[in-house]
Amino acid sequence: MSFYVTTAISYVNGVPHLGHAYEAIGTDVLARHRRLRGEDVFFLTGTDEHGEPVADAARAEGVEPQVLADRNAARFQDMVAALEISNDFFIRTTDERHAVRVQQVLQRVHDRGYTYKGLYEGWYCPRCADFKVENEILDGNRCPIHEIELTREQEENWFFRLSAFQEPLERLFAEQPDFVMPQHHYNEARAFIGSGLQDLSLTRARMRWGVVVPWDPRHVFYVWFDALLNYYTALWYAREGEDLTPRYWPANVHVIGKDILKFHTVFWPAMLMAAGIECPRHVFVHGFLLGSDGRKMSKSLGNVLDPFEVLERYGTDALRFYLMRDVVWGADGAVGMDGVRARYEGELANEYGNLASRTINMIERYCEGTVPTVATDPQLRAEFAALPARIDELLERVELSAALEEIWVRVRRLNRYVEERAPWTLARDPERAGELAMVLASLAEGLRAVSVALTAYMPSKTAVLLDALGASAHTEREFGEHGFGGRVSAIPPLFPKTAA
Ligand code: ME8
Repeated sequence: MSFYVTTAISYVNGVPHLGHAYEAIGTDVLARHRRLRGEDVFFLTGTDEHGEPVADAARAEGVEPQVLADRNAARFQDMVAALEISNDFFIRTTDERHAVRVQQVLQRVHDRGYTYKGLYEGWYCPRCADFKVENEILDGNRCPIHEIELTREQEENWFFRLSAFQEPLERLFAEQPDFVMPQHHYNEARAFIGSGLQDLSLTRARMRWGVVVPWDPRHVFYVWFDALLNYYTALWYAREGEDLTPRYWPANVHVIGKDILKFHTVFWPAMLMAAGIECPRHVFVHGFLLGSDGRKMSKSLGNVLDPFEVLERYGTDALRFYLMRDVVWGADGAVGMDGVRARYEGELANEYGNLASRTINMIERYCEGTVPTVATDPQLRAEFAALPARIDELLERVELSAALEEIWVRVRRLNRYVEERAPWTLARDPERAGELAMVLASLAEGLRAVSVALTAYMPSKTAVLLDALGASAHTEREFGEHGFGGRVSAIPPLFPKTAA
């Protein structure tokens, strides 16, 4: 079974921020989870390098757009590596191979009669590189996203017959009620379609920084069409000598932020239909990270959480865990250093880290360093039995925080189990040696099972822990009937308290 998952591609007019990190981490959790289930995964991320925002930023700096794109694309690649994102490819839309494929697809849209030449006039936001329709414009002709004043623009260009897809889109939404998740964003997209679709400007005559229109080379494609197509073009050339399109298309999940809903849930499927290409299965929309005071993050308000500062103090896994745990996936959420510290100390160090060191220490002390291969506790086994299926079900709906909570309930359960069964008391009584072996085999097995479940969220620390448990080769997700017999080795605290 194949699973193709993508993030939005980031504009290279700026450098990466925590919002980009958040989206990449959430998508990475999905990709890693599917690989763990043995699925054939392709995970794509990358950068959006054409269009007015990039051309304007380059002009302001007095450099060629490609120079700016190269510099900032490298920053995004560095961020992806620092966060241990397991993407299979990093697409850059200034790649010539992407351009060739964009031209092929949009030529098909043209040949099938979905374009025409016309005069476009409208209110335009240069930051969005988008014309705004009347009902989204703020008072004073301002952009609903950037709140800057819009400019009145007119030019002759090629149009895409979006209006021809009113009914097909309504049908898509009716047939695939989970096409857009969560539900309130599905409703929002459906309402936008219901309000009546206007044709879209497909090309730009004044711009040069884009993919050239093959049937009219004086124009370049409007950046959003070039950008959306990245999800499709990458498969064509990501692997040398192999076209991955038949293997992975249609995409299973596009993960995006709520500001780009309309592009992904209305324009994108319409464009694919026009080209005769199958539509993606799901678009998942996450919320926005806000400053610690609940307001939009902004340097001037001093409420920004810097991802690199968190990485330095607490490490990659702690940042990944914190974001997935504290900001309910799908809603907006405030983030700040106090929250990171509280999760780190309270949950990672005291709950998970402590469970790990206690378990390993007791196996060393009472079982000569080897996990006993005896039957595990049937009660604990029963409490863990539903975990893999429950995680699958939640992650199917991209409920990343809810799935993490399911795992954490088990981490807490294991800590309670240690207190309830008090292995140090059992160890004093030779007649209870069998019970002691059962308790320690169960703890080791429980710790192994939660750690396997957590690998999608915290790939590094869980790998260290599984190795210390002698369980690196035991990646099965179920809580087993017997201890796995690993040889444990003592490790320094997984989440050292001194980091704060
Ligand atoms: O929109 N919190 O690029 P982008 C959470 N190039 N997510 C955030 C965020 C925040 N504070 N700020 C931004 C673009 N994002 C286009 C996409 S896709 C074919 C083209 C998210 O760099 C945002 O919602 O502005 C989007 O999903 C992603 O970061 C890239 O944003």
